[in-house]
Amino acid sequence: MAVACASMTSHAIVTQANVPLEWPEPIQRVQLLAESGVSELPAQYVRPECERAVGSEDLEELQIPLIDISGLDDEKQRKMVLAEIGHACEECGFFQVINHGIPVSLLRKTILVARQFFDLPLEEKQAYANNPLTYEGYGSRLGIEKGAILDWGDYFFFHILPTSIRDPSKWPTKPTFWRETMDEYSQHLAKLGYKMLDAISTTLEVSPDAFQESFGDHINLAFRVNFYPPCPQPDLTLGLAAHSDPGGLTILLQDEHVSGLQVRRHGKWVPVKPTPGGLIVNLGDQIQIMSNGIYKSVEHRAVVNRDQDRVSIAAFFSPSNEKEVGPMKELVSASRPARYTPMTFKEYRSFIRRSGTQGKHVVDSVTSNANIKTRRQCSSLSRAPSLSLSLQQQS
Ligand SMILES: O=C(O)CCC(=O)C(=O)O
Repeated sequence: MAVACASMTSHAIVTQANVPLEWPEPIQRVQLLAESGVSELPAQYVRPECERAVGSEDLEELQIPLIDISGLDDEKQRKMVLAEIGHACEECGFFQVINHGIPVSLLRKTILVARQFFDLPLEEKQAYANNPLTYEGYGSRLGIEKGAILDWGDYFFFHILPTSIRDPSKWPTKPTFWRETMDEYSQHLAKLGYKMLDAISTTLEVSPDAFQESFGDHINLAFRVNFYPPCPQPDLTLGLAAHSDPGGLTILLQDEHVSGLQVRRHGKWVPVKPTPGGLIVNLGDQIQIMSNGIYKSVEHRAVVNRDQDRVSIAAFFSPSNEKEVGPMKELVSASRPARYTPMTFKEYRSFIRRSGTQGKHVVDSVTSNANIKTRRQCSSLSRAPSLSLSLQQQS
């Protein structure tokens, strides 16, 4: 958790982690805006042309791999499934898993309960309004830059594990089954997350406890429930702008009826078709850093549509806040020197909390090789400061 000690500046109350306790502008709930029947997209949601979701490539050969992981528990099949996972991590950083052991009925119930929260009257949701310091609760923006282009979506962010950082006041009491459903889903999901992390570390051929060591005393698990309302001009905006996930590993449950996730592969934006009962697994920036760049986090984004809302639930597995994360020793050698400067996950995350989504700019800016050029997609990212520079300025 970022340090909660606050000091006054002329603009806003800020914390030692340089994150203010208030958003820079009044929060507009996107769902409310959509329900008001606006026919034209308000200016703050209009993205520059190069970031819009037009012209994505629905090519079969670019689809992310679909892996049946039931064989992970079977001595005879384990090797083959691990090979598939290793290949997917190396080639794509994103894959769908099926036969993962979580009942499909529970997945559907979790999506239903998530949607029911957003169906509540505004005042009930407002009771959980979040702030940029912890992000916990009901939110409608990422990042604190005044005048930034906003995403066409609302969300609910909350901590699951370790239970010591769970804040019960941030677990809604309505809808009736929210708490028990999220709890049941998170127990299944935690097991699946540990299983995937174990499989991924095996494919990297590091010692069995290397990942555990890199993640620190305990793995943090948090959920972000995304709600994307219908949009009057979906071609001009995004539900969630291009980003890689800052944490270690993400498991995404998406609406099986409405697609919206797109993954950047070979320079093209590829729509991911939801597989009923499937879950999406993707590598985050911390695995890129721990694996010394052998595996990479991958940019993805969510697009919206004119007629239907869409719900997704991202589960983020991240290192302990205070753990300094750098490349695993076993993956550093004379021929492959350490590519990333170690830093605590808390430092890394506080930068993202201030700057919002930045494509892959943040992880690229912590590279220890100053000659590696970071790619900046187009105008709205060209002002993005680098994390290493920002840390120097803070110290
Ligand atoms: O809604 C989606 O499909 C993507 C969600 C996502 O990328 C996130 O919550 O980080």
